[in-house]
Amino acid sequence: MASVGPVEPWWESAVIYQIYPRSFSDGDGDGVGDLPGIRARLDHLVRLGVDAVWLSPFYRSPMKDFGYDISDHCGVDPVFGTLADADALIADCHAHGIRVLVDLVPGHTSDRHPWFEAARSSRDDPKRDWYIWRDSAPDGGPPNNWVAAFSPVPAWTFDDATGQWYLHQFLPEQPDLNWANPEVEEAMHDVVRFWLDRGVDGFRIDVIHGIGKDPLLADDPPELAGLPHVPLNDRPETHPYIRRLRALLDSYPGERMMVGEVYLLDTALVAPYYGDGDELHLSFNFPPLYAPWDAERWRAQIEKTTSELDPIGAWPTWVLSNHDNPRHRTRYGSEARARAATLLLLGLRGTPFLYAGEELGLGDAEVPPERVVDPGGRDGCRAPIPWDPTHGHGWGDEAWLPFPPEAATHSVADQAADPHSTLGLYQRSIAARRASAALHAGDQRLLGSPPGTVGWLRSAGADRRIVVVNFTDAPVDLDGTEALAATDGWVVEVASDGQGEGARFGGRLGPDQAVWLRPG
Ligand code: TEU
Repeated sequence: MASVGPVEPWWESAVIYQIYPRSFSDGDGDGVGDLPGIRARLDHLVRLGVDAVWLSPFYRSPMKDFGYDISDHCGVDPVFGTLADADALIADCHAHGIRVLVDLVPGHTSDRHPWFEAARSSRDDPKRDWYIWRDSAPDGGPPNNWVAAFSPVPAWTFDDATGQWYLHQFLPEQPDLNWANPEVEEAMHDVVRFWLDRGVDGFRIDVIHGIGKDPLLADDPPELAGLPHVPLNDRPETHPYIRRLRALLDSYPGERMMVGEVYLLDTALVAPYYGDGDELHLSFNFPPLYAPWDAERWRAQIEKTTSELDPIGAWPTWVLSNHDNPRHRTRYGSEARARAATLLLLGLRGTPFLYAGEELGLGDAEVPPERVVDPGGRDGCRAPIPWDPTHGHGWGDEAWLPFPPEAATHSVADQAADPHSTLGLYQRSIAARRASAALHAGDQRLLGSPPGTVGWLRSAGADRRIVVVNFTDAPVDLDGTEALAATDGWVVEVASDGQGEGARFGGRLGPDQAVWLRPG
């Protein structure tokens, strides 16, 4: 077969689906999700049509941060299953044509990791320098003014036994590793090799921008004192570490990749983490996630993403929900808006990341104070997935967190039987995206459209699609706008409310409605 030009790497055209293992599917009925539970639900992923999954951590952990505090990078926590279960899950996903990304947490370990237990055992321990230790400041307090994430406490904890402070950008139970020590980098490369050798297709890398540190550990500026240090930690020291991780991935056969969690809240600061095509394959870009449901704010985010990433040849990513933030259904306030946002997310140029449960239109659970478990206040978005309308929704007697609102009517079983459901919308739009080169690989140009709306053209050769999103709660006429002129005679391919699909586009959008249009 003649080649028609370079084929994009899989992660550019893919739809990637995040699974938070605790909350996805419970294989043994103990109320906590697990790896066999995920294996048992792969038919859901196949019907949904996603290309890859990203599994949040399932490694051995004391669970102070629900798996982001790792005590053994190469072992599976018993609550999630066994290493054999992980192997079987990877194999099953591959058998279904689904790639697998696992979470790599390079910046910190659990305080119960043998590395840290050795490091804190004495100042002379060979692993002491694997973490970041300092003496007290002259006033007896912590070495600098950095603040930890989750609660406004110092990012330093004093270790009584050895008389020094250790750095932790997150919980005191998550000491930061010292990447300036080459042994740490080598140990983390061993972890990467361990999972690549087991067949994973790559990694979502936790807080990758946080691994390099200012060697002087200078104070954060006074105007930012009291805010977490993490989103400020943007250091040149990090880039060589990422380049060497990239080289390691590239040394493996198959298309292995990494998507970095660069939690810097300005796209201009995120762009350099793609390097000259020699650092991250993809990076998360969180400013759009924090944009409200507002046309002008979204237009600005799309323009900013394009202007920062296009010139350096960096492929964008888009994400509306994850395990760290209120779900977009909850943030935007209605299922209609969440459904319009689906066509926004899947219609933009770049790789979309879905968070399990958004395909059901789920909002956050209301978690009563006595059931709060996360120190970061993120329980609501981690509510278990309702698989069926029964009382336990597929989770035994009691799940580890309360279910989302409307679980009884929004379960997978309910929606699978209803083409008008949000699940039906996700299936149709993912299938349409896969079938259209314009949508999964094409160029993008914003079109003139009325206030309160954003419209854009996607094109790849002769294949074209137009996306128009109405961010207002009133109907909008596109009469006389560039968007309408461009869509003369076009047909509604997918509509967020299902209205008019297959019919000629009439030039009018309903309240909080989005459409994908194709030439008639
Ligand atoms: O998150 C990093 C991070 O910066 C977020 O925690 C963010 O500060 C906060 O959640 C905003 O609401 C990653 C993981 O995604 C998160 O689950 C972990 O808790 C954290 O790293 C530590 O590993």
